[in-house]
Amino acid sequence: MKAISILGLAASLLSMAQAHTLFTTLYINGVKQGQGDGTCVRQSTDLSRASSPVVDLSSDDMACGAGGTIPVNYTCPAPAGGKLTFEYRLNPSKAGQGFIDDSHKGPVAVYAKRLSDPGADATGPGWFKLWGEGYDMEADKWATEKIIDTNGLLSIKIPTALPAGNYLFRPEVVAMHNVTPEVEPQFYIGCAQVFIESSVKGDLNLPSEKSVSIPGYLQAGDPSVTYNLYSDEEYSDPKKPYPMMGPKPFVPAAVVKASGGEVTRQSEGAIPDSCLLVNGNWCGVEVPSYKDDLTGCWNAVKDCWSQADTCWAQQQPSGGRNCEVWGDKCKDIDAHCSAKDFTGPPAYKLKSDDYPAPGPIPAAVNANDVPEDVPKDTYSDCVSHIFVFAVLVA
Ligand SMILES: [Cu+2]
Repeated sequence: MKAISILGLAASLLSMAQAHTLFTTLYINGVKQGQGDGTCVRQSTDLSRASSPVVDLSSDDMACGAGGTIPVNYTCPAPAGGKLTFEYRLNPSKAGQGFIDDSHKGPVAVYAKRLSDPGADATGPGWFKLWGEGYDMEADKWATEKIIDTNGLLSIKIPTALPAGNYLFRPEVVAMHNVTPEVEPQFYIGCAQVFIESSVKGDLNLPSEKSVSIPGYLQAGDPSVTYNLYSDEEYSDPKKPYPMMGPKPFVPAAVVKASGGEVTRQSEGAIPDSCLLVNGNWCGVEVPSYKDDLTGCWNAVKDCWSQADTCWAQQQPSGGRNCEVWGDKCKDIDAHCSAKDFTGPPAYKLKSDDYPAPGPIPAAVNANDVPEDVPKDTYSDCVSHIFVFAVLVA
């Protein structure tokens, strides 16, 4: 028993020296958002500790990670009922190197919060859980181990009953391997800024028992926080169930399919059409035209490099690969000016330097929990039957 605990501690000390994990990339209906990584995603703003966990339950960082109270430039639109996929990376700037160290076992959940606008406060009340899983005793697997199986990809279906508007979606990966009475679990969280485009309008009608404040939804002594995943592991059968942290999920009721009504579209924070290239939440736009004008040509070079500087300055932990692509464009224009060939910007095709998804986009974890929409025909038939019945009774 003691030997197991010491082994566990040794393993956890070893893994502390390694990189942890970070939510870097958002997919909507299987499509990576933007062109580079990190578009519409609030990642840790501390590049040197990008993949480090939040360990203070009372910190504002519990909402969207370190620096996550600051909004990013872009909010991605998603259709009602669409599928969001969150990609976690062991090494935030490099895809395909894994999700998290095997030792990092614990629960996983997805939370959301409706915002009045993309810049509204991420901390405080109004958070609800869409889905969560701890320890699956039957499969003898922690939720984190299931995400290792899907290469760090976690998908969730947006319930169609959520009203149109701005939301934060917050995947939460928790590692319990370091937990002692004095040490709290490690939280790996980030937020995606999403606008749900839907014909459903009005209030969220979130039941109070399913609405929580972040920070504040977990306390230091909670059984879900103090659980020791090493104790009794080998000796007790069945193993000790894990009491899932946080509130019960909020599963909004079904809505009538194609119930009509105008779809509310996103009005602020969309990626502009003028963007030639996107890296994270930065976008590059065409340089000023310089036909027949050498001064104009050099101004275009200056403009180009100044945009490149902004790209690097706004670089997120997920990297600046498209800042490099943009720099190649600047070098091209520079060569053009030097050749004294004043015919406007050279013909170039900017090719986004994207990592492919690290594996197949998995099915939504809440697919079986979210009620199917009621087909409109059934609904109107039903209503008319009730109406006929009411008339007969009358
Ligand atoms: Cu770690």
